[in-house]
Amino acid sequence: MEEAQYIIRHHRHHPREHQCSSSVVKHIKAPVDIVWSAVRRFDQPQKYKPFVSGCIVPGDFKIGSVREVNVKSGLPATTSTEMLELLDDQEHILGIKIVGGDHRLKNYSSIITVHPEIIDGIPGALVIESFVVDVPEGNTQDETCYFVNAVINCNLKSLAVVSERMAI
Ligand code: A9S
Repeated sequence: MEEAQYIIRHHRHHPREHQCSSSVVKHIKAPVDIVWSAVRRFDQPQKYKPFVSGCIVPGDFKIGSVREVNVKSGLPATTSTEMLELLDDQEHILGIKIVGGDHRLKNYSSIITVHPEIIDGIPGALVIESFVVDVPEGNTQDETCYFVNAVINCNLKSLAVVSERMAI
């Protein structure tokens, strides 16, 4: 399967009029299992997300678990409360919903999927992350998408660095 089909299958959001939705794609030169092992750690987003300083989850995480994410200083937020909505270790799908925090991303939900692909003759991974979120008061749809896409781009770039290091 290819990119467009993965997006149709796993990343179909239904944005309402005051919302925006988009997706970001990243090719990583590391096997799917390695990339997925970093992505699936709902309790440790700081393992690859450069804006996260720490995270607390009570007990073992499962569907419905809520994590308290602390954000590094200098960003327009200090905390984010996020719920695990979907975790599929066979298909490599993680779904998260933001349920609170002192930031402006209301009704944010995201899906990240990891798919096998061959890159330069070696086993690699195609990572797709998509989201839907309310457009904050005073912002446009374009501004909101631009901001969130930029954050996700940073996260996936860092995921690539971390995974490619683990793959050696
Ligand atoms: O971390 C993610 O998976 C995705 C996003 C868009 C996170 C955004 C963020 O953590 C900041 C980077 C702090 C930006 C939140 C929840 C709000 C922001 O304003």
